[in-house]
Amino acid sequence: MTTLDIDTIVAIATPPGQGGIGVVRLSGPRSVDICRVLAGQPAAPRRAQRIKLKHNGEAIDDGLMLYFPGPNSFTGEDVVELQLHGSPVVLQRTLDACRDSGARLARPGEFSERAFLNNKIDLAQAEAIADLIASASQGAARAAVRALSGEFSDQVALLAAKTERMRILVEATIDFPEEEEEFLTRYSIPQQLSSLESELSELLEKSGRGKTINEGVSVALIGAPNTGKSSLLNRLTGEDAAIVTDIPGTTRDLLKVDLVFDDLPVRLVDTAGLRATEDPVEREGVSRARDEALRADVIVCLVDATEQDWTGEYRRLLELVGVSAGVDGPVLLPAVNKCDLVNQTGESDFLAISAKTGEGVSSLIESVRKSVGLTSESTEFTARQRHIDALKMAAEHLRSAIATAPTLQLEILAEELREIHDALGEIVGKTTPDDLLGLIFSEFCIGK
Ligand SMILES: Nc1nc2c(ncn2[C@@H]2O[C@H](COP(=O)(O)OP(=O)(O)OP(=O)(O)O)[C@@H](O)[C@H]2O)c(=O)[nH]1
Ligand SMILES: [Mg+2]
Repeated sequence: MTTLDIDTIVAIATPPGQGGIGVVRLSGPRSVDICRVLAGQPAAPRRAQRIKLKHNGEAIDDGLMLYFPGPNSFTGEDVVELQLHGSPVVLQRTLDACRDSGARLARPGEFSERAFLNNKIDLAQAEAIADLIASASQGAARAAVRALSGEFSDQVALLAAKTERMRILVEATIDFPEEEEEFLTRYSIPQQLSSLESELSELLEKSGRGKTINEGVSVALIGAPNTGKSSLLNRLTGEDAAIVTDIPGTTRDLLKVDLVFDDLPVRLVDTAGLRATEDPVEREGVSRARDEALRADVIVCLVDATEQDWTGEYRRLLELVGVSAGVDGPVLLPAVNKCDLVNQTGESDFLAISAKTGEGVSSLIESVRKSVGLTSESTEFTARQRHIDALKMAAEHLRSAIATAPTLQLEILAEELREIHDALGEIVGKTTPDDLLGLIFSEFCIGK
């Protein structure tokens, strides 16, 4: 393909609505020509140029033009950015003028996709850009920046390179069958495989934390009517978001609020008090509460401190919702509210809190963070489920490789090593199928 076969793409890169400045961005072989006509002057590399933008003789705006010549640009192609006044009308007219002059509207994520295809960034880095833009907490933003700088990709690449080296050794030995056994010891293949295993599991653990911090978690508050779920939600948000009364059955609908526990983005859900009822509205509320609890990452089960048998009440709640402790599913955090009303909460597995006084609420926050694997140290990089799946796939093949090594079936060992390498390659986009690439970039913003 010659460069002229590549479309020149254009998009408004700033968010919709009015602002001080708005940016229209072009990338591709015709960007410079298009902008020369619109700006009435040639673009000078890497300089801010004051321009008067015109189309068909009509003035559009007064602004700045920045030209980043390929291959040293974000996409690796010629990129021009037009900084104009942040009026939706001005930006739309500029966009239309660029399209009239031969650019085509960019698809979501197409700038990043081009950066990936031109080897400016790998796939995990491209995803980190989208994660940075969408980050819902400072911790998530910091972790995304680290992934973008290649911290995650570098660790993946290191493991992939080790695997590849081993595979080449193994394949070379296949041609000299009499030396197989000696070969395994000479190159300490079993040791190398087991150190790869521990490195891979460490990376998997970090990625799990990275995914949690990136995507956040949902936390459902459940309990019998009047246990103080809505009061707790109000306490955590610091606002009077939910209606609180002393009448059991006050909350009917789900109430969802987004907040941040330290650096963990949380979607907190208040639910209707769980009880059998004849009221059809309340019954629907209870059924929604149950569904929401089952979908949540973490369930905070509230019992009332003035209740005699906390454990019995907790068990009854779990039964009502249909979750069991200790199996796959939401993490369960038993908590006892209204501690201000009792003298002793004693030693128990229940988190002692008071929505009224705020006592114990910071421990609750810490417990939620811990329950999803976060500690007080910050997370190193963001990750996605796709990365975790690929790492798990690599770990599975690694287990087979470890089992195969002592049997001296070197062809099988080499094949397992290839599978590990391919699974790791999928993370950075070396072995990722095209349709998956399309799907990943389609979730980006337009103009990025
Ligand atoms: N003393 C004390 N009272 C509390 C506390 N938390 C809630 N309450 C009171 O308990 C009553 C019920 O509180 P809500 O927050 O509405 O309880 P809920 O669990 O949302 O109740 P439903 O929506 O009916 O399921 C209200 O009168 C609150 O003021 C607490 O920590 N201490
Ligand atoms: Mg309520």
